[in-house]
Amino acid sequence: MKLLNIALIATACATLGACASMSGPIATANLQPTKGNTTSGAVRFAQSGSVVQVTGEIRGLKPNAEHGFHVHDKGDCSSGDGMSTGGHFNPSATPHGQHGMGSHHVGDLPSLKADANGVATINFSATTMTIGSGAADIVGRGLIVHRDPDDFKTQPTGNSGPRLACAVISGV
Ligand SMILES: [Cu+2]
Ligand SMILES: [Zn+2]
Repeated sequence: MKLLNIALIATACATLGACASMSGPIATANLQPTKGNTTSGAVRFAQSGSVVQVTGEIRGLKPNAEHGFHVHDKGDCSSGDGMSTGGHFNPSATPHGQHGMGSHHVGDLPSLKADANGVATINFSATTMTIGSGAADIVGRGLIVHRDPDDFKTQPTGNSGPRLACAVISGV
């Protein structure tokens, strides 16, 4: 009976598209390969109070390797190489750094860790970004997957190399 109730609630949420008690603003990003690359993926950002939960999956990465992952300033993938997204999203004018560790850009996300098949699963929370309002609003910004690891030190980029996939973050 308890299981059935949970199933019914889940079905209602899916049907209505929202559950007032469970959801805040949501944004999504559909990562498309930049020119000459095959990396792609889908990422979802869901805000509840001051916490944004980020989930998703990225494919077509170098297996068993780390890849820099950032929200960039401009939601513009038109250059074909990801460079039109500009630098890291940095509304608080802080140095580049590591997610959750001291001062860092709002756009500094945890690095992607590709498995043996070149797939990275994303599941982390962030308290510095917001969805749909405020100075740290990520809607309309770019999302970039890099070829190389982020060293969390080099300013202001982390030196994570070329941009393999690009997306514009859009509100739902
Ligand atoms: Cu980047
Ligand atoms: Zn940064």
